[in-house]
Amino acid sequence: MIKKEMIAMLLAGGQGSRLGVLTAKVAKPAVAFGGKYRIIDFPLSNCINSGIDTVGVLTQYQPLRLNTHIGIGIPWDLDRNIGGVAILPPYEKSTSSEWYTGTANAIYQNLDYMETFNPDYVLILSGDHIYKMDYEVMLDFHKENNADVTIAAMPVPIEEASRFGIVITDEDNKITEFEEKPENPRSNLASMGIYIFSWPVLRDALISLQDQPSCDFGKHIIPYCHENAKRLFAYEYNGYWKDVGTLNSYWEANMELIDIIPEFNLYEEFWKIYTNSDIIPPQYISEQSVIERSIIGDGAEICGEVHNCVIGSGVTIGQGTVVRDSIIMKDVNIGANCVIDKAIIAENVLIGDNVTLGIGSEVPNQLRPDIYNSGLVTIGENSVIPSGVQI
Ligand code: ADQ
Ligand code: ADP
Repeated sequence: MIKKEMIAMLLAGGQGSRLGVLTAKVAKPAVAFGGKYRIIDFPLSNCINSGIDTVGVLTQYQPLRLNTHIGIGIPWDLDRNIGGVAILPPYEKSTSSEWYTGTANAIYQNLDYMETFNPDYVLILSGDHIYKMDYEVMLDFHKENNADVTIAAMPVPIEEASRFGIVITDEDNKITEFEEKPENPRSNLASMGIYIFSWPVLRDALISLQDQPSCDFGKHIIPYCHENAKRLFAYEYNGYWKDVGTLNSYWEANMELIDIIPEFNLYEEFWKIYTNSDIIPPQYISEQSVIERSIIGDGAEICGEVHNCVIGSGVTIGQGTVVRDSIIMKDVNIGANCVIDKAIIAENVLIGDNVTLGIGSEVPNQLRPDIYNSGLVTIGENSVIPSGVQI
C-alpha cells in the first residue's frame, strides 16, 4: 500500500477578482511574476525544496494556463509514478457533482485522492503567495507540540489585520482564540492560510461540515477544530511573505525584486525557484538603449530606455520609448517613442508607436490622475493599443 507521511493540497481555484483585468482570463496563481515565473512557482518550489513529492493542485477558475504551465511537473521534479503533481478540477461523481464552493469544500471533494496516499499529515497551501518556507521545519514543530492543527502565522501591521484570520496564542504558541477577518482585531498575528493538519482531524472536520454551504478553512474548519478542543498551534514565521492578491501588492512585490539588496532573493542557490520556461534565445540590448535597476527576461529585445522595471521574456521595446516603474509580462511588443509610467501590462499585448500610458511625472498626458485609484494603469492580456493613444 502507498504511504506518504505528508502530502500537500494547493488551492489554486480562486478567481482573484481584486487583480482586475490581470485575472480576467487566467487564474491568479498563473499570473506572471518576476520576469520569468508564475505565482504558483513559489509554493510548488517550496514543496519540492521541503521534500514533499505529492501535491494536489485544486483548480477551477480559468485553469487552462495553469494546467499548461504545470504539465506533468517536470521543472519541479514532480513527474513521479507515485505521487507527483496532480491537477484536481471539480469532477462529476456518481452521487453528485458541483463546483468547489469554498476552500474547504474543494478539499472535501478530493477526500478520495488524499486517502490514496494514506498520509499522516496534510499541508494546505494557497497558490497565490510569494515566500520561501521549509514546510519540513513546520512539520517538526507540529510533531513537537503534538498538535492537531498548525497554522503558519506572522505579525502584520495592525491596520491591515482585519484582512486576515487573526490568532491569539499563549506563551507556548498554543492558539487560544481564532477570528477570521475580524472587524476589530485584538492581535496582529495573522494566519498565512498555510495549515498542517493531522489527517484524521482534517478528515473528521471535512466530513462533519460537509453540508456547510461554501465551506471555508478560515470561516468554518479552523473554528470547528477550535470548538472541538483540538490542539491548535501557531508556527511563527518572520521571513518575506506576500499575498499578491491586489494590484498594489502585486506591483510592490515585483518592485521589491529590483531593490539592490532585495528582501526576497531569487538568486539563492540553496532555495531555488523552479519554473516551466520556453526555450528562448538570450536578450538583445541595442546601442541606443539605457537600462537601469531592472529585471529583463530571456529573449527580450530592448532598443529604448528601461528604468525600475520588471520586463518579462520575449518583450520588445522600440527606439525612443521610455518605460519606468512598470511591470511588463511575457511577449509584449511596444513600438517606438512611447512613454510608459507605472503600468502593469499583461501577456501578449501589442502597443503601437507614440503611445503614452500612466500618470507619472514623465508622462505628458495628465488626463486622468485618478486612474484606478491605485495610481497604476493595467492593460489586460491580448490587448491591442493603437499608435498615438493616451491612457
Ligand atoms: P483569503 O486570502 O481570503 O483568506 P481565500 O479567498 O479563502 O483566501 O483563498 C485562499 C486560496 O484558495 C487562494 O489561493 C484561492 O485562489 C484559493 N481558492 C479560493 N476559492 C477556491 C475554490 N473554490 N477552489 C479552489 N481554490 C480556491 C485566507 C484565510 C485567512 C488568511 C489568509 C492569508 O481564510 O485566514 O489570513 O488566507 O492570505
Ligand atoms: P479575490 O479575493 O481577489 O477575489 P480569491 O482568489 O481570494 O480572490 O477569491 C475570492 C473569493 O471568491 C474566494 O473566497 C473564493 O471562495 C471565491 N471564488 C472564486 N472563484 C470561485 C469559483 N469559481 N467558485 C466558487 N467560489 C469562487
